[in-house]
Amino acid sequence: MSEQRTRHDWTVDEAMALFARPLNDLLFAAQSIHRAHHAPNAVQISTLLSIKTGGCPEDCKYCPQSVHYDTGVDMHNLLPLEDVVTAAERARAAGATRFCMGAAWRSPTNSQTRKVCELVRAVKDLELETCATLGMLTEEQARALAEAGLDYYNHNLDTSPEHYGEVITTRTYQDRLDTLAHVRDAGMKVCCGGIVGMGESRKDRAGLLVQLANLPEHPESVPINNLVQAQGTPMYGAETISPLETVRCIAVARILMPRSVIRLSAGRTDLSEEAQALCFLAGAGSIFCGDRLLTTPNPSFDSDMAMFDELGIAPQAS
Ligand code: SAM
Ligand code: DTB
Ligand code: SF4
Repeated sequence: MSEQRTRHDWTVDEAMALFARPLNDLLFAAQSIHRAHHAPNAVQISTLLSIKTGGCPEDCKYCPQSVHYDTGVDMHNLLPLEDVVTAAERARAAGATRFCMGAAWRSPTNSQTRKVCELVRAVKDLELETCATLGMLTEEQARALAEAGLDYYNHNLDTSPEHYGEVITTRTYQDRLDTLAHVRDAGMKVCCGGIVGMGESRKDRAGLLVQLANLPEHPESVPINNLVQAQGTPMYGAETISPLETVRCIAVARILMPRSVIRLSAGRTDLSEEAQALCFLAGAGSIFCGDRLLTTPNPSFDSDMAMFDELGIAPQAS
């Protein structure tokens, strides 16, 4: 059936119709597609490290690292190579297969990019997959990171084009699309998703997923973040969405982008194990493990392993 083809011409109406399906039908469709392209009982584990924290000039209203909001985040400059290697070794020992480095930059300078290239080479030497999220990149910077061996670049669209102006004013949607094109052209894998639970409508959630699915190529990795409400940010106190709405988002993402790995990303501390189990049924194939995301808490590694055990899920080799 047409849902199984890789399409790039999805409409928001089609996505809305999927969201509106009875949950059992939606889950059955999503799980059927999931099984056609992915191992049904395996979940990939990534680990995050904030390599540069806080003081970011951007005004993303959800973010505890923006200089515009008083969030009490512990700021630090780019970490030294030894600290990053130690964290990567720890992540590998715990079973992570991908190590993601995040920096609170609008866009790195060329000199900062060179330093991150050194970090990438050192993490690659540990035989971990590498991912970085550093803000907007020029073509040259994307090429340099690719040459250093960076496997994935994370750069999110965050929300629908219509809701975007409510969330960020210091960079445009097009800026984001441009960086994604540079990452693609440099030959890296694209990790691109967004955030839900920022007071947006279901139509905005459908709009975000359609934007992702209609990129020239589907992102290999699609993080679906539930807003982690950070005190001091304008989004603190935003209307939350129900766990089942998150499940629906994952299912719709799975149907729109059959081969992409959908990551149940930030916000798992607000989801019960039962809700997370439904997310895996809906097609989530990756999570972040470790006590911290970038600056906010994440379930403990042991509790995640206990959850996997109960669900019969195996951490995926890669
Ligand atoms: N500064 C770079 C940038 O934004 O391009 C990279 C790091 S930034 C923290 C990476 C992504 O984390 C953002 O695009 C956003 O989607 C996500 N994020 C940030 N704060 C979040 C929050 N409070 N809850 C959920 N996701 C969040
Ligand atoms: C993504 O989509 N989610 C991760 C990663 N990319 C960098 C980050 C979520 C950050 C959550 C807020 C924090 O811990 O600061
Ligand atoms: Fe800066 Fe990234 Fe946070 Fe936006 S999401 S304020 S760009 S660190």
